Amino acid sequence: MEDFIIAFQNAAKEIQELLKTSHTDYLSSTNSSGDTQLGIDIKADKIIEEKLLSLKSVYGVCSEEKSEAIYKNSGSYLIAYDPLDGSSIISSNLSVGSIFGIYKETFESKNLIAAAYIVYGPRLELIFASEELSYFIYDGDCWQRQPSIALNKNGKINSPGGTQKHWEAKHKALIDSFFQKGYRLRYSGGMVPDLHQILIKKGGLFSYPATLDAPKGKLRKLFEVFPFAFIYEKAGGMAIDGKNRLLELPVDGIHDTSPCFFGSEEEINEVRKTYE
Ligand code: AHM
Ligand code: MG
Repeated sequence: MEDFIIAFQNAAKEIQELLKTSHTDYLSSTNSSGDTQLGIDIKADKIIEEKLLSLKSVYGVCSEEKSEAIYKNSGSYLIAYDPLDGSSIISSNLSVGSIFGIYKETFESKNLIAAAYIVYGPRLELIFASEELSYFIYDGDCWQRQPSIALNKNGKINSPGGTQKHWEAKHKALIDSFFQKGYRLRYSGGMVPDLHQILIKKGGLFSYPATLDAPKGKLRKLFEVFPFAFIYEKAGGMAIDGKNRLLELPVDGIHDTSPCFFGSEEEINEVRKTYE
């Protein structure tokens, strides 16, 4: 897995430079989910594609910006990635990220064997999870390994995604119940910094539910939902769609979405009580 970590670290440095120097104008094109693309989305996609396809062990890649997967002749790993998650908040200069899922032989949750994300913020950071979770910070010269991350049984952060107008009543009651207990609202609109904050502060809840306008949720299973589910479970947390473990869900196409809840044990048990 060492070659993946190096590829992600090299891509991270290049994309961080792009973010510092590029325009963030929208193009006239849209991706497979119908989102308007930025030029920088496509450049980041290309940087990661080249780095990953140059690895001997990689058989193919798919991404949020591609309508279909790209395959080579050899290798056994398939990588699904979101090259630049949080496109809508780049123009306001908030932190954004890249997300990766490493699958063995097929793009299925049961075959997810490692996951990673990069945070482009005031600092450049990488989290990589396979058997264990590794955390690196770039100091401008080298990637410095940090102590690993583990979630407590509960936390204080509430990070509720989606438009409230379209939430189901039971979801609104659930989110309100956390605020009643003293949880603080922390939501930037970028799942990478929002989920990273919960990990670093050791607990809380991130939710992106089924809504009236998006009954299957917004976030994509292969390159957003499953990788973070894998990372949260490795950190001692939990990740469900309301009822089921996210990492046991089937996948219907590379852009398939799911409602999702990530957090520490006590918060996720509360979610289960609401949705069961
Ligand atoms: P993107 O991949 O088009 O950037 O969309 C994904 C982002 C997530 O980072 C974030 O959690 C979510 O969309 C925010 O959506 P909303 O504004 O509906 O809460
Ligand atoms: Mg995304």
